[in-house]
Amino acid sequence: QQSRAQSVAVLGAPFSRGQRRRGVEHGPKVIRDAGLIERLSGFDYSVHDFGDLDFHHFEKDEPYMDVKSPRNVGAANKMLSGAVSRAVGAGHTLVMLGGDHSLAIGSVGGHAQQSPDLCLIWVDAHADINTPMTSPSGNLHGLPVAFMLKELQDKMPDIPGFSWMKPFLSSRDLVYIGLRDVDPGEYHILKNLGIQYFTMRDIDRLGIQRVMEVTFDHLLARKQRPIHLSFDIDAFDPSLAPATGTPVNGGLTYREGIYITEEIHNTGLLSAMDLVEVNPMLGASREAVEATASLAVDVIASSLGQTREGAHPSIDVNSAVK
Ligand code: B3U
Ligand code: MN
Ligand code: MN
Repeated sequence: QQSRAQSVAVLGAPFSRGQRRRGVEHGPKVIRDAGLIERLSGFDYSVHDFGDLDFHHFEKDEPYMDVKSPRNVGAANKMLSGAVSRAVGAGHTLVMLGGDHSLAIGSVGGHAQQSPDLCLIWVDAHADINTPMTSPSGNLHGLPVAFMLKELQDKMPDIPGFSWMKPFLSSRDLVYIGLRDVDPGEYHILKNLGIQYFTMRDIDRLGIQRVMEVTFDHLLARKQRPIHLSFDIDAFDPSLAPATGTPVNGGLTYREGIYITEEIHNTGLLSAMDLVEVNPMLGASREAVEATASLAVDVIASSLGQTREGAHPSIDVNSAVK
């Protein structure tokens, strides 16, 4: 099946208060500087760069339990969810550039307002499914999935800044790929809710082809529906993506990462995606930062139809072969 994407909207979310390392708010800029828009414009859909959101900063933002910056994270996600909902509602395939992964609350949430039956593929070294009770860090980028899941509603207290949102996703509509750093409380939640996940060990055992087959069986066998891809760059091995806040050894190879996105593109069902946690202030060198940003561009381009086969939809075959 081919992609039905008619137009792609790129939206930057320069936000870093879901974790403690400044710099990830510059993710949208370095990903654009790595040539994102140019790479996407050669395909047979139109590309609209919606620029970056301008988040209001709240000076006074006391922690709730151990959770840091709840009002800033809540307000940023409220704004993001509105923007994503409008873009998806207008018919665009949305690309959200983070920013830290707490932004998925607004991105997936805004997408779900337009497509309540969406399913979610979360590619990450981490499960990001802590609750305020289980979080070892108090960083909200470790909690976004817990906000989304209906099954965790009674485990989530009323955190200041989040009264605007309600959980919208069922745990069976979620698959993780790439996990290798899961906290004890998160493991308990994954097992308890029977969430489908593939750790790096599972990828070693099964191979990435089988992992994608089971992923789509799990999410799409009952019915075809929109896919939200939430891609944390730290899913990749740190040798490929060094400029990120919490790198974990033993990550995806380049080929595994690109295979995941090619397969998602081939479903024809990708409706929105996030590319998060690129932090240009954390690379050891300029080369390290550029490599990470350029990898982010490759992930987005292949999610949207760039193939290793070389087929290029916008080339007129008749004139190309003359
Ligand atoms: N699970 C840990 C660490 C972490 C989560 N997400 C990232 N790091 N990027 C936590 O803080 O919740
Ligand atoms: Mn993450
Ligand atoms: Mn991560």
